[in-house]
Amino acid sequence: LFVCIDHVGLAVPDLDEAIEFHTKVMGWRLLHRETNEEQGVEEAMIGTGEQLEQNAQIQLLAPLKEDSAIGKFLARNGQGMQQLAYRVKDLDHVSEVLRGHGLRLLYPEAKIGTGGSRINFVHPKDARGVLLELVEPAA
Ligand code: V0V
Repeated sequence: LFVCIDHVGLAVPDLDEAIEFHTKVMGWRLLHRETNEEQGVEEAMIGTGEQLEQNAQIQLLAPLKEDSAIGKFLARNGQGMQQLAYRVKDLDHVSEVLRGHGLRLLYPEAKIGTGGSRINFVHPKDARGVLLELVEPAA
């Protein structure tokens, strides 16, 4: 059903500070950065930069406003791991399979995610305590 782990998402209060830490101290490379108004985030992808089929990345997620998914997460938990993202080939098919098992997806239709990908999320209460993102990368 799933291709691989696409990324792990970390909620951070300050994107520039987080990028500095993960590149200068941890030695990852900054691969991509964009603002997603609909999701209320400014996000950055970091990783090795090697285009391997199953090379998971780390997504740094900073809130654009307090009243957003990341803003609420930070207020409740502080910074840390917010989501686990599975890569899929066909998001609509996978969504139907998971709905068939009774899992709630957060959106009736896919939304636009990083790099023009199509995304949806399984509610954390239905994925055993983990906010599970499904990512179909842009063609
Ligand atoms: C909330 N809960 C979580 C959680 N967030 N559990 C695990 N991981 C998380 N990240 C728990 C929370 O503690 C509650 O547990 C329960 O779920 C229901 O909480 P709620 O009050 O009903 O809902 P909220 O307001 O906390 O919202 C949670 C959801 C929200 C998941 C509905 O964060 C959301 O819509 N997320 C999807 C969008 C998103 O995360 N966007 C930012 C990333 P108790 O207390 O009842 O036990 S954007 C992104 O990833 C992009 C652009 C990309 O990848 O390309």
